[in-house]
Amino acid sequence: MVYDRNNIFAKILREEIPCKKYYENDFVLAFEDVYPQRKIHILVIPKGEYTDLDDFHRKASDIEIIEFFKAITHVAELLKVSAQFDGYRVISNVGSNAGQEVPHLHFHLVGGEKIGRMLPKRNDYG
Ligand code: DGP
Repeated sequence: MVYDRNNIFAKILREEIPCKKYYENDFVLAFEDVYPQRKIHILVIPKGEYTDLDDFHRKASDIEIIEFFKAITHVAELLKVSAQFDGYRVISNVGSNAGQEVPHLHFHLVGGEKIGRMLPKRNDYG
């Protein structure tokens, strides 16, 4: 998939639309999901132009990959949801079967309360 520079997260990165920023460094931006699914719901995105996890692993430099995954756990520590507290979940939807809506790689970091089953039962999803 060709990266679409008009996707909503690209606009957030360019500060063309606002977000509730939680953490930022040279490689990543973390901000609140506009439709939170749990008490804590943060999106962690790389600053580079990658459509999804596959694209990221194909094209990103080692330093970008390392810094991205380090940032996810760093954000979890800042949020006090890391494994040493009550735990959290990270989710990254890749492509249409997974329901990826925004074509810029993002990890959902959810926590702050019981999260529940990893997936709805097979017959429960729409
Ligand atoms: P996914 O389905 O994995 O592509 O999740 C996309 C998420 O992005 C979804 O949970 C809602 C969130 N989202 C969509 N538009 C915006 C926006 O403009 N601002 C913020 N903060 N989040 C958004």
